[in-house]
Amino acid sequence: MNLKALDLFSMNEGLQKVVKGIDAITVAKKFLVRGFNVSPEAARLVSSFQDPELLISEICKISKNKFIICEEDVITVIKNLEKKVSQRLESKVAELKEEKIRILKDVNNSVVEGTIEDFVAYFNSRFEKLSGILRGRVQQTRIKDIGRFRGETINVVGVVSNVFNRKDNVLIELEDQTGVVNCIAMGKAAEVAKELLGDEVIAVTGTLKGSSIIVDRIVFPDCPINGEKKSIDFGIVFISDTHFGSKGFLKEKWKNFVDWLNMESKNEEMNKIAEKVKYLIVAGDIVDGVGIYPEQEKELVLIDIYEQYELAASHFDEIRKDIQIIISPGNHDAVRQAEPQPSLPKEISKIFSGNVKSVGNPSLLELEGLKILIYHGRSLDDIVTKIPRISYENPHKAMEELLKRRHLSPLYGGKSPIAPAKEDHLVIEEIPDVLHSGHVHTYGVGFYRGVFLVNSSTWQAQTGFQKKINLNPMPCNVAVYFGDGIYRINFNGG
Ligand code: D5M
Ligand code: FE
Ligand code: ZN
Repeated sequence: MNLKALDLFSMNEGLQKVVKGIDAITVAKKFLVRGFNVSPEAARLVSSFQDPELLISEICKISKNKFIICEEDVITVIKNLEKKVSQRLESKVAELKEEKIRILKDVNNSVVEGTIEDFVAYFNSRFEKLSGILRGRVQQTRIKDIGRFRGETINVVGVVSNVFNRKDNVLIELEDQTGVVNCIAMGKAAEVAKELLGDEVIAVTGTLKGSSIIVDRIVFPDCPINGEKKSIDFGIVFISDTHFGSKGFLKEKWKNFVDWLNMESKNEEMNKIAEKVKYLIVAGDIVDGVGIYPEQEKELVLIDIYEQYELAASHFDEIRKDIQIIISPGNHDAVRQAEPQPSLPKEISKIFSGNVKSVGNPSLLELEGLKILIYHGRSLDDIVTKIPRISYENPHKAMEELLKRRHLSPLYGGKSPIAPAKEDHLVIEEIPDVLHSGHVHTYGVGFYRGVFLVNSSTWQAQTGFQKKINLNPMPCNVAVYFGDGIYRINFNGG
């Protein structure tokens, strides 16, 4: 027993700070019981700590061969404890934030075999959901019954099974559960018909002539007309296609972006905007992946998929922790290619910090009352290919076409493979406040019938392939929603 130390305590007893009922002498005794001597300064310091019992047991844990515990030992342990507390606080903040995020729809791993039966069930589901929307707007006649309404205006709701561009008109083959009918579109109707992708569900208004319908009007399921822009008192940042692991990842530009998010940019006005940001959403192609296209390894800095996600996690880790990050996969990520894609598997999602939440593609989220539909955007390639007035320079215009068709990937068997589950999860049943995509590596924001459309570019420089097909990416453009608008911040300029 260290008598000298005890003496000192006796002399100063009246002055000792007592927290939670433990004074320095009691502290020294507690150490003695555990077989440790303690210096008076150390004991005093321990007694002034908020939870001396916890501190004593932590000190004993790391002081096995010590003759006397001194002040420095106590300080080291206090620092460690503080670090742990702050980490716990961070994850508590993340937890609290998570409560404000509601996942309204996220399809996880619907296993399908791709049989004919699966395919039929899938299309029945698509037809049921979309014709339901259209039936609310038009008085529908089943195809098998159209003969009874000769000379009258009829409405037929069906799936577009084929479209033929002919010299003077466009022929649409329309199919419902009772039959198939040819619809002939001329003039203005032909202009609309020319933009049909195939496989979408539409209503055709017209009159029967012979065994065909002469089209008056084509009606899409579409969104109801709505001009309301929702106002929010926090900020959401939209990005996509980070392609971590690619040689083309734009590291310096990313650093500028992170500095801004962390309110460390040189522009104070910009920092004020960053301060409001509570969420960062990443719409797919988090990493560049491995074996996505032939000879991809030549374009990679990391050829191991786990290392690519570790790199991604470390880059997201640079961002201040009170920002909740939501990541959704794309065609370069480590999940199945067919849509809907599940969220990243556990062994990958666990690599990320507690403030990173992994969701599927697509996913419908509600952030503090604002509905956001995240979809990577593979079908946008189909739309750009099929509709001449839409190009990669205005990706939000392509996204408008998805809303019109109330479907995220209207063309079956196009550029985006679809898993034919029993239910078509790609139908846009609930209209979101924001539709967020990426994939095409260009930037565009629009507002269509009450929905903000955001395509949030990329952090990857132009690839050799994109150069060959003349696709000019617009990298490092970030979309930020605050107040009642979405604004672009360009980090490409340095
Ligand atoms: O796709 C980025 C963009 O580049 C997207 O618009 C598709 C296009 N792209 C990329 N690779 C191909 C191939 N092999 N064929 C056709 N189009 C392609 P990302 O998903 O980032 O690769
Ligand atoms: Fe991409
Ligand atoms: Zn992609």
